[in-house]
Amino acid sequence: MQRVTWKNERMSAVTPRPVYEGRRRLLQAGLGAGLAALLPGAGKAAAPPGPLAGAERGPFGTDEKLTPRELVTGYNNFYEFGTDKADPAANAHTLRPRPWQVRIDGAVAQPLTLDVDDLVQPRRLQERVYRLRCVEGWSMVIPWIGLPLADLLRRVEPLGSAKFVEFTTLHDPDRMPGQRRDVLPWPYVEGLRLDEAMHPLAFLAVGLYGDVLPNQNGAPLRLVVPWKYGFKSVKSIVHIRFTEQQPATSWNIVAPREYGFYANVNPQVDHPRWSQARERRLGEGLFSPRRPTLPFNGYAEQVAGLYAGMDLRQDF
Ligand SMILES: Nc1nc2c(c(=O)[nH]1)N[C@H]1C(S)=C(S)[C@@H](COP(=O)(O)O)O[C@H]1N2
Ligand SMILES: [Mo]
Repeated sequence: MQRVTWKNERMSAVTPRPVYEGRRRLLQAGLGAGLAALLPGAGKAAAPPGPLAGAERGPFGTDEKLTPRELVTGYNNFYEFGTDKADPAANAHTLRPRPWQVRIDGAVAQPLTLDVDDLVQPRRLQERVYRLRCVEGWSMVIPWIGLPLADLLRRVEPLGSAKFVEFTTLHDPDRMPGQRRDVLPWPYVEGLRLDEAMHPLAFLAVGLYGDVLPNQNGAPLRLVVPWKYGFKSVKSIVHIRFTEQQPATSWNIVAPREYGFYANVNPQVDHPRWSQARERRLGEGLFSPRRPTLPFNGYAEQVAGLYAGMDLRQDF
């Protein structure tokens, strides 16, 4: 596919001003019905268990209060369905996440095409409650259901030459109408270094809150990399490719000085246009104080070693 030529000065990156202002209006208006759960105390009870309930509790969980389901599924970034936070929930019904095949190839001994339902076997799935920190300054706590990314990647037997893994979203403007607009180079692409991809924290989600993944959260299969900013967690994946070179990734192509390849959550490295020192936990209420952002989003104990000897200001 041809890359579009980007005019960065025109681009407003992850939060275009109209989006931000639209959101402020929404908040000031006391929120639409679906987002009412932003108010403190709302949404305390988990929703009734869905078809994927009963997955075993996986490692690395947090016991922080879950973000209400209405927010997890109603306040999204998924530019394939629009740039407003409410757009994905309103528009993603056109996605059609079944049947769905995923191709895994590149520098591997056993390339594989699999049907996503081969992965959605409730008895083999885990639930993991992870924090998700968006580069825009908000965070959520989400009960994902899925499998360790390494479990899938090992099946294709990566070659010694493989150094990175590239993940690509579906490209189909009929099903993803946002792809008719040049807000990002389509399809959305993200990537990890091989050791990051094989780390036991890296997760492939097929569900949340006990249910199969809602379209707006990246059905039927999305990455979750909890120690990195949310934009690394690419949605609706159709292709996983092992590469020798660092992949070109969407936000990094658009604005390389603002969105690095590594994108590790780091309160000491500000975004050029705002501080990353604090975050607002969605669902806590508008007037609760913002929390300090933690290095690697609180997962430093698990992942800091991956970056030993690196200058994380340089490789942000
Ligand atoms: N294909 C695709 N994946 C994407 C995005 C996107 O626009 N398109 N947005 C990213 C960003 S910026 C964030 S914060 C998370 C949001 O995930 P959520 O909506 O499930 O909370 O998805 C990421 N994955
Ligand atoms: Mo994000």
